[in-house]
Amino acid sequence: MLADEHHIAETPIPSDNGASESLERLAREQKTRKKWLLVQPKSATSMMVDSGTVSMPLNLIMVATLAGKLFDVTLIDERTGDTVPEDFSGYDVVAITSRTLNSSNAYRIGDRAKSQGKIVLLGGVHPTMLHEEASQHCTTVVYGEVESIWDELATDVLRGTMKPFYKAQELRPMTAMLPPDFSYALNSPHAKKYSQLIPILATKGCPVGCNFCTTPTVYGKSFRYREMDLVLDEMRAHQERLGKKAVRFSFMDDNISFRPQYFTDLLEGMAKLGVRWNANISMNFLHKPEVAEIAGRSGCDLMSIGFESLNPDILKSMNKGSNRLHNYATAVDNLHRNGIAIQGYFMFGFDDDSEKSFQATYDFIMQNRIEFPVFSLVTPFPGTPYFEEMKARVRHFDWDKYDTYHYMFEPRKISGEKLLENFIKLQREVYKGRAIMQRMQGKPLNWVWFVNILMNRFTKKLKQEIYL
Ligand code: B12
Ligand code: SF4
Repeated sequence: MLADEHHIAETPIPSDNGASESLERLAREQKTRKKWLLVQPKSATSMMVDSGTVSMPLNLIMVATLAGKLFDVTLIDERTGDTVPEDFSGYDVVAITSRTLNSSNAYRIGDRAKSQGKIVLLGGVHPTMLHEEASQHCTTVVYGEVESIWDELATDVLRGTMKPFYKAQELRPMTAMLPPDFSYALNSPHAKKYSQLIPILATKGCPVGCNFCTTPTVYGKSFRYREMDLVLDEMRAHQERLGKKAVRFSFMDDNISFRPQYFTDLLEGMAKLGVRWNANISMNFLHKPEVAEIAGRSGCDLMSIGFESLNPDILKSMNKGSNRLHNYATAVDNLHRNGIAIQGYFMFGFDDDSEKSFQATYDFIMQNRIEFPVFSLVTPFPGTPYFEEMKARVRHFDWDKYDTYHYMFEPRKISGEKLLENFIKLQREVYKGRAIMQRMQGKPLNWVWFVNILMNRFTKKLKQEIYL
């Protein structure tokens, strides 16, 4: 189904921010403030997902921002080099975030803290999807976003009446989201490992409903958004903190453009601020030239687009109604005309993939001069409809390999070996010196060029074994 504005659950915007008075009173009544340790575990995958600089963990920063109103909070990020303590005696609550690819590390930390008698919270997309499994490694699983369940969770922590599982009855409006307190990440001794791109959130959810994506399950098909002024104020605060206008923001939104009027108004506001930004965007809005025009004018230098596949049968099977093949070239052209580079995501390994898929993707990338193509192997993530469909055929449930770079199952129309052979060949071809020149000539000399040079080196080293 093509998502359009009429299918979007509109969100009323009452204003309620921060800890409620009753919670604050309850916290004041405690003899001492309880101590929380928040942990971002590194992934155990063999691929380079956590190498180099990493983005500031907005998920845990949001938990810290809320918890910090009532508790003493320390945030540690294993990806930057922080060490998770062996001994948790200095803390009352150990709260860990987890995606699938770092769940084994999250579970190890959870087991340790649980054995020391702590309240252990596991949250994030993997525990949300597999709460039975996660519950073995913690005292409490938190389903979905913390904001929607915070009052109940915080009350129970303060009263010492924890439940094993928290799930909000309904999602709260995004105005319940406090302005993130970045000091939890910026004050880290390893803060220089964080990317200069500042994560920011304007909307949540995505009504498209692709069968491989966790968002429809976690957030339903609703699309919520923050008051535009709050987003702009947050940008202004970073500009002041950094003493410059051209601060670079990276939107963490699933799909920022679903409410066209909001999107346009936000971008007009950003154009006045003089910031730079990038975001994930759905293709179905990009065939209109005015969307790309205002994006370019408001400082967008990169859009991330899930092209996924050049095969219409595959697009249909994944329920990605927002992608129409006949719009691909127009969408690209509109962005390029406005000086916006494209990070294009392409997935392989579907049942309908054949050797032809690789040639078609190569031709598309080269003809349309996609600046930053990213290739992955389709991965059925637990809890998604695709996982249910494929779980009898997946090669393993080794979560460390659920990073979209491992070979998950034998497709029907191509052998696993041929799949990987072509997957590697395509990456090498696209990142060959000559191909880089063809795609990048005349484009601004910025970090996108740099990424291409790195990818040129990286793709030369690719071997089938690393994907197994
Ligand atoms: C932006 C984004 C990225 C960015 C930034 C990631 C980052 N470091 O934060 C980039 C592009 C770098 C990225 C990379 C990847 N991503 Co990504 N990404 C997202 C996206 C669209 C939004 C994440 C986000 O920050 N949202 C905003 C924050 C505020 O919301 P949140 O994460 O949901 O957190 C809330 C709740 O989960 C909860 N919560 C979270 N943790 C905890 C902990 C506790 C204790 C509690 C109480 C609550 C709680 O409260 C939070 C605040 O509301 C999600 C989709 C999604 N909506 O989750 C995919 C998503 C997380 N990515 C995904 C994947 C697969 C990847 C990659 C593996 C892709 C790749 N091959 O490179 C890498 C892995 C990177 C890594 N090391 O984790 C998958 C993960 C699936 C899974 N089951 O694990 C997702 C879910 C998309 C999908 N396909 O369904 N990603
Ligand atoms: S993959 Fe992208 S378009 Fe599809 S449901 Fe997830 S966020 Fe929406």
